Amino acid sequence: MQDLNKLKSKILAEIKGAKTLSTLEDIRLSALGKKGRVTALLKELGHLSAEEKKTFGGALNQLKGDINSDLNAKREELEARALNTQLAEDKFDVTLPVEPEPEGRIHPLTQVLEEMMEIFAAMDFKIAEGPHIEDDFHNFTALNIPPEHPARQMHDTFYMKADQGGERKLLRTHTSPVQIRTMMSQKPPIRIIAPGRTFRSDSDATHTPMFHQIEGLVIDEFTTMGHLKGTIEAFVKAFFEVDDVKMRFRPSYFPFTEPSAEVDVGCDLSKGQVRIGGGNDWLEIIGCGMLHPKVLEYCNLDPNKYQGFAFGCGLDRLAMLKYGMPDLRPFFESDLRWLRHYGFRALDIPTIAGGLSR
Ligand code: 2NM
Repeated sequence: MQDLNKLKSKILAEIKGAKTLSTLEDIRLSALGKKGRVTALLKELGHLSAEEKKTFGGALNQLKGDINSDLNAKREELEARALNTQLAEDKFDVTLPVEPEPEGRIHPLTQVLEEMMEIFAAMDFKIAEGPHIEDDFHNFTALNIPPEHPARQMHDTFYMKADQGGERKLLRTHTSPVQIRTMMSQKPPIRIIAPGRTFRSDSDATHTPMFHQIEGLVIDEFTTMGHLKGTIEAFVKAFFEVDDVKMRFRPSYFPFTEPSAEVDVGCDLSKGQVRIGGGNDWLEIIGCGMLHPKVLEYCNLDPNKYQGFAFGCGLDRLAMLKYGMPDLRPFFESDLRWLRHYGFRALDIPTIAGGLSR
């Protein structure tokens, strides 16, 4: 018993003197751990008589309890002290100037897409989207491009492996399948634009295998070519931010429109860069036409009741023209230097297509 009291004062003194949480833990292990001093005594109880076991065992348990409560009290004290030290050291000066965060840039394509969506939204168009992986019907057949039609070769289509049923899905070569899906699921009047990624096996300074298109579709009972011309003219003026833009509609051919036309805008190419507006040159920017009756029929719309127009253009190309970018390929190379140069600030207040007047 004498020894037990000595041991007790020794251990409690150790605890009292502990300066860190890790010394405290060492002390706990050396007293109550598997090979600890108190544990060793507890193991000896087996060799004692019942009487001795009772007194000595009770005393040992009392000792264990005392050690544990001192350990806990000390641990709380040390933890509180550590926290206070940390709080004192972590003081910071709220008056210091803030380091500027590196600012990201909006990709020119995103910018141009948003400008276009604003312009068409103001003309009451809705945005429509559809899958990148399409089937033959929506990408070709419903657009009056039957099998063996030469336009199929022109599109340099990426095909998937045939599925179990022998069907070969493909990467859409234009966004027109979105318009087909819209016509098949909605009743006219329809006024939509379908922007998105398109894919053709083609690659040089002005073609990438993945590129972006925006197509528009209007269907109602009395939609005319006059509406088509007015819509495109309003769009071109808003997009290029010029009021006196020269435009000409040249007859053309698309399987899905009749009549079809290509739209040229007047521009000046003489000063080494493109300027839309004045000048004596022409640039083709948009394809369009009145929807072919067969396309309406494929979509279960009565061509004697409804008529409409559609148009399409390359988003990438329009971005290059508006912001004077000479090469298409860097659009998709993720070079940060290019993005910092040609990109747009995110928090500029949007106006209708106001990208040039930033
Ligand atoms: C163009 C030119 C002319 C067009 C047609 C359709 C659809 F699905 F409604 F029939 N969507 N887009 C179209 C018409 C596209 O791009 C040069």
